[in-house]
Amino acid sequence: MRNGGFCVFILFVSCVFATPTKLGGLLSPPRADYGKCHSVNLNDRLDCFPEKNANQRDCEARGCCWMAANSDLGDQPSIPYCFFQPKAQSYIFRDIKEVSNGIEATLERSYKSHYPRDVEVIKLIATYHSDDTLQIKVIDPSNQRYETFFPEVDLPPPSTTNPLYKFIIADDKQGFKVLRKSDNTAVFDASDLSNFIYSDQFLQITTKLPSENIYGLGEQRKRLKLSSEWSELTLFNHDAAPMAHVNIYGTHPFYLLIEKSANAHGVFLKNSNAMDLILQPTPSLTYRTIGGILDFYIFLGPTPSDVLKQYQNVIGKPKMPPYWSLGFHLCRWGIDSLENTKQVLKRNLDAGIPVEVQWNDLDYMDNQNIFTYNKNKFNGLPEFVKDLHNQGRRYVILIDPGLSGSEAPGTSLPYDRGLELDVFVKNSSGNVFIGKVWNPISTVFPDFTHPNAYVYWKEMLKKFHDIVPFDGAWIDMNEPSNNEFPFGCPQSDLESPPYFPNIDGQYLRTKTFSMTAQQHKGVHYNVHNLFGISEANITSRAMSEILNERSFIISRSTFAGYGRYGGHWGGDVFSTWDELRYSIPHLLDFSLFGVPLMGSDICGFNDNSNEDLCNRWMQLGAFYPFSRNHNSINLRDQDPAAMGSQVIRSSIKALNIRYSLLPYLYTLFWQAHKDGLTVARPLMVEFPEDANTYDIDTSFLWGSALLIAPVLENDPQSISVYLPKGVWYNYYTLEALQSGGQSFDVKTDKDTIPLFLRGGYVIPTGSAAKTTKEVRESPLKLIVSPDELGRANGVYYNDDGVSVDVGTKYTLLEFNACNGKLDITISHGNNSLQSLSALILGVEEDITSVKVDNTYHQNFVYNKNAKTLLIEDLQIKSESTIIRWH
Ligand code: MIG
Repeated sequence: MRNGGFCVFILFVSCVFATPTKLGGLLSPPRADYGKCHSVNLNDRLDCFPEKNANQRDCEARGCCWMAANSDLGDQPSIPYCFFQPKAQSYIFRDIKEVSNGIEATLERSYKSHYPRDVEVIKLIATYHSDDTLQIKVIDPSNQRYETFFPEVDLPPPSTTNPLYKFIIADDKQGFKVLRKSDNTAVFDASDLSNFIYSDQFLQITTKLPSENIYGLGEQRKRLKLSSEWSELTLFNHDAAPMAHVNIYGTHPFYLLIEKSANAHGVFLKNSNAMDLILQPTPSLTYRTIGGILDFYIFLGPTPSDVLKQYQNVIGKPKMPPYWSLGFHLCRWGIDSLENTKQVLKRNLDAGIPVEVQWNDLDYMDNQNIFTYNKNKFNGLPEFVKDLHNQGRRYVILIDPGLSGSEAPGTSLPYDRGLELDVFVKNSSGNVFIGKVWNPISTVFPDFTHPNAYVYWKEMLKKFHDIVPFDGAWIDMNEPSNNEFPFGCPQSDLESPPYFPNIDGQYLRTKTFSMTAQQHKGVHYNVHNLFGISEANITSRAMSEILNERSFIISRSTFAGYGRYGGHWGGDVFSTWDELRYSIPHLLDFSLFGVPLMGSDICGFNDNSNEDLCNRWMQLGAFYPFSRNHNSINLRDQDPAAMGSQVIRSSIKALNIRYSLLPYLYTLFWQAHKDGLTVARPLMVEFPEDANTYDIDTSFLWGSALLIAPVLENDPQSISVYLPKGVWYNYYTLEALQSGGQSFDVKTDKDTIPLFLRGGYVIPTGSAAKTTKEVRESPLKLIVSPDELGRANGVYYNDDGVSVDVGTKYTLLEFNACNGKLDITISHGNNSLQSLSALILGVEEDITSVKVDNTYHQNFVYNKNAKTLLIEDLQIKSESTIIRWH
């Protein structure tokens, strides 16, 4: 929609705006040329009638081809009967100007599209930002349209030396494409714009894809590799449990694609309106968004990791999490008193579960109102939290965005202060928008895009924090979720757009705000998908000012660029084996989206969990970067201690491994924060040359060096694990496996999650202590896993774990091993390091002597059976220490 549309304004004035005198001159489309229609393959048909009730007459009135799709390919229902004829001349390029670092061109519409308010003349601006990144932005040059204000893009001025791409306008002026220069692969191919539409509330463009290896485009519950067999993904932030084909909490219109050559590229559409994305077997991707502008960023890679870095250069790199947030979190909805909270925590600690963080859901609130606590059932909460802090533990609470709108003046600070600062979301007539969520009578919502929102929200958080000193904020329901409209909703083009995306729900406003609700930065129709990210931005900043520490938040609703504010959880997953499995692609999608701090509710949220499932889920969950057991209300307990000895045993085993690996995990988060690398990494990101990895989403890596292959079904004898070419070491037996790029049968027992260390890497580990602080301060133990040539390398990063700006107060070590020699360099930091040890794997010959910087070192053990060499008590000097063995 065009900017600034208040509801009333749209209802009565938009006609004036929307029918500028220039428009209206467009003619109806010419009848399709059936000669051309016949030339289109079934798989390549671009739907010209995505609305219901397609029929020949209405189809042809759109200038499109109408042909049944019952030929050879049979019964694929999604092949459209009504489709665009090729080269239909929707828009034609007119003025094309080369400008410094790009091209500017105007395009003119040839005839009316089916949708109201075509923008007759549009402007395309291609900007060559750098050698690997270009932007193609299409705007209405005569009316400022709404443009999303997230992610906060802050790119340096464009500058290229030898771009990897070429932007080309087709000779017939009916399309454009972006080529990868090295091999002419079309990475964005809109060379036929026949279905291109740029109208007020419907913008559509198709790009032909150079392969079917396409990933990303969420948030949805789906496989990692997307299906190009006529699949549709709808993005519109929505409160619904993850289920196939349903739009859920977040919106990330970004994909990564691996080309036939194994080069990779990525495309980000910077647009915050509701959209449908259609993948079909050509393969091609069609974007249909119902507002804003088209604004694409294209990243040329050429490796998947390069693409993800380039994407995160645009959207922002992930926030550095506080160290403690990498510990194990215990939560559930329905712990309805402080007594019960204490009991749940105690029984888990007593059982030996290393609980780092205790949570409370909305149960702690008084009348389900935020910034209050129930002084009866949670009497003593402030003291409890202080006590947790004394034990080195942390406490996180749920905070909903909505607050009670039915409090008597002078009785509720959040409400009174919000009115005073005028920060609540408004309805179409400019009064406070009233909905209903958890509060007893009615709910009002802060407008997190309002200039006063920060002051307001920080003050509320601070006042409550002064009473209950919580350490992190769990921001829920911020799609935003809303159940009722006590005062109804006005009719509008915003509620009933000419094209209705395939969302879950009868109306756009279903389970959320009225589309005509007004926020400071725009009408809800436009800014809906930004509600969560706006709240997260403000909450994350306010909490770190309040704590004077790095803040920790997890948000249910997210948008592109969210990673710089916090983490995410997988939402209300069902407690089933299927959802256990789908939690992996869900996690990996968020790696692609630049949100590494992610994990689903361990043991499942909806419905009762059970011992077998929870046993395997605790094992996998120990390797979610964000590891939290969480459960819904009125269900059987599923905290590990409540699940019996088997679950307790494997939880402890897996969590001990997690804790011992925290030095490595924290280093990975630092690399993500600094360089945009992934933490939980899909195999295809690490091994793009190995096409066998393209489809794998049942196992994943931590960084480059650790492969996690969870058991995802009930008690198999063994599972099949694909190991890409190279040397891998069984984490438990330390036995080396030489893989030519093949699957191995790995025996399983109930207590164990299969893990493999990758040859070629050194990982820093610590001891499996019961708190993250003890791990962080424990002596380092390096695990050196040589590749087939005896080489291995790695890094270790550490800091105080909480500072917002660590400045120069951090330690960075680099490790380089090569045939009987390990180099340890202190790249940054002091030499007050304690002694460390190194475990070298795959040592074939008997070791009789070890030297540290040419001095004989006595403290080592060679294990002939396991082929390992353990060297202990190594003192590291500031520059570099060289350890040799033979
Ligand atoms: O309507 O706060 O996804 O984790 O336990 C449910 C109660 C609201 C949804 C969250 C879930 C949380 C629950 N919340």
